[in-house]
Amino acid sequence: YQGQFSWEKYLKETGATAAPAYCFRQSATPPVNEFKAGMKLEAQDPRNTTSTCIATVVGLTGSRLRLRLDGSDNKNDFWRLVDSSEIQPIGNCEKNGGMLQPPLGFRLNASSWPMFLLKTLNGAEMAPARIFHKQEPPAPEKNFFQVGMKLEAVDRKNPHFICPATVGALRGSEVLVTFDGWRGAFDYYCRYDSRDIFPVGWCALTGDNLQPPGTKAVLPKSLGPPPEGSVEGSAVHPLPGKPPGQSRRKPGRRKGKLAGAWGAKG
Ligand code: MLY
Repeated sequence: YQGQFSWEKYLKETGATAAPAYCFRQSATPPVNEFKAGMKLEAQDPRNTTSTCIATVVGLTGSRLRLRLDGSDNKNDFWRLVDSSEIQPIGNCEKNGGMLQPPLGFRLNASSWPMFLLKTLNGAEMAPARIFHKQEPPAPEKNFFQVGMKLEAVDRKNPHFICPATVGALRGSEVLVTFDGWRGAFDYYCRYDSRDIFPVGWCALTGDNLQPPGTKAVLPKSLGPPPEGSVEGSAVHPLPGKPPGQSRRKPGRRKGKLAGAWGAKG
């Protein structure tokens, strides 16, 4: 389900092209998600990547899992694709001679970890090995992206969101992901083979809810400095179809006509 946003119309309006699928480290068809909420698995602690921890699936969206480390709080959830190499069936760590670790910020005394582990796994529903994917897709041989290409990207400040984005710059093996209509506030550099970026049409295939572009346009520098604390002017992806100087949002109007400007219904 695509909500009101239509890539077809948006690409036409912006005169932009979609980054070809071969640019991305993603499978040609999104990996099937057979996980269920409540299942437990092993995951690398995103805040301490040398640690393998127990995680619980607390949500599912498209080909992604929302994970929470057992013994951690609910403020540090993270998302992984089901074909990520950073998730494994329970037992994998020990099989490879490793030891399960408490998450960074384990809420109990470190000495209570062995007992905590025993209890958290006792009677738990463990995600069966067969629903994990054998391998992560291979990385493209090099950075094939070009400035101006469109893609879908995880908003790393709000990682449950996948949004329309544009390649803003290239830096060796890195790509500047700029979020359309957000004036640079959420932009980030990532490697070209990051698992957080997807070809146009990905969300339509997975059933993920692709966010519509933001409605914040970039003002030309000639119109003066941005207000205090604003990041205006730091991005290079103005909204299409708006004459310069018409882009400052009227006070008290959070969502204007632009909100549905690329709607499927037109
Ligand atoms: N509440 C936040 C959400 C911003 C999300 C931006 N992403 C989609 C690029 C805000 O309005 O700032």
